[in-house]
Amino acid sequence: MICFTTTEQALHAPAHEFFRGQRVPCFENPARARFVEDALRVHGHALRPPTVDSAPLLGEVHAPRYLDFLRTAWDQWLALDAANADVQPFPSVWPVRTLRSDVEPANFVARLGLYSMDNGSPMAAGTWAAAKAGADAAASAAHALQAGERAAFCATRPPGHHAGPDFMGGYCFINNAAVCAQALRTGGAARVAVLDVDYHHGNGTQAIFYERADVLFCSIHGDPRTEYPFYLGHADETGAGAGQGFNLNLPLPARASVAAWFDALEQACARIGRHGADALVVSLGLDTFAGDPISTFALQAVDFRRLGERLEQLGLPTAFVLEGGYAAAELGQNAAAVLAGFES
Ligand code: OKP
Ligand code: ZN
Repeated sequence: MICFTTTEQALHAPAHEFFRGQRVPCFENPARARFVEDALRVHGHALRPPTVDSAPLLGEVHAPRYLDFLRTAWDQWLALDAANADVQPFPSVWPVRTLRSDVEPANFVARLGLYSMDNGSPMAAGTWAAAKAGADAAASAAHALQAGERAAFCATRPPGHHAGPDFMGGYCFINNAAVCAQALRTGGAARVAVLDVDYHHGNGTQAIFYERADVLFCSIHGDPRTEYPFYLGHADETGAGAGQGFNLNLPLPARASVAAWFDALEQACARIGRHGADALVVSLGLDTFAGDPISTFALQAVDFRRLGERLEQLGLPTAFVLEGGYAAAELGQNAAAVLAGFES
């Protein structure tokens, strides 16, 4: 399978995040991509850099003022104090209900809050470079499908599915899956399906396409009543306006069985089949793995292989975009298992 990786991913290397009241090393780190790259090589996949500049697509899925902020955020942070080079910015205030989000504050941390859904998206000097390169990989995968490839995989890092039209969140800055889906649409696909199998609901992808009928969004995830991102991902979110009926959420209780997970996958596949899609984008989070440190599902490598086999049966040109998966040492073999199932 054609596989895209980026050297820039390593430039996004914040030191810590907040977890249960403590500063802890980031779960989402450069080693994740290295484990994936190593496993892909072992399985005989050639790795290549992105071939497409995603710049013209970014404005189709994200707001211009958000992109402007993201592109310049680190320089603005340094402009406050050169010593900030060794400090991570975190938001501390957010424009929740009754507060205004239309006026951009001059204060940097206030703007960081305006453009964030949580304090769980640490930034570093290379965040924009890494996120942009990941989006380039996602656009390149779309291009490869349009050039006739049956499937493509992008080792995108940082992940993207929590990033909404104008906010970062959950380690995500640019919504790579949305960039890929939009690239497929722009390149001529009339209908696209996005299937998000990450443990966490892809709130950003849902939001970006919620009022559109051309991009179906389906997600299997931990029930937001107890699992991140908490405020979106319920079964009654079915789309709005022209997009009514084009959003399918399949929340499962924490600690759901592997059998329950594959039952949900069947429901998602049935809906994707009815969509008459020209292409499929898979938000491939592997944090459904039994050994994941921040999730509660129970999939094993053999189940990831079965996932790949089932997705192949949809018979669609398919772009895999890496999302979560925090058992880093097992991430590569689990990703390779999906590709092996797809190609078997
Ligand atoms: C991103 B993706 C630590 C709590 C966890 C949210 C999880 C983000 C998951 N502060 N933070 O969907 O894998
Ligand atoms: Zn996740």
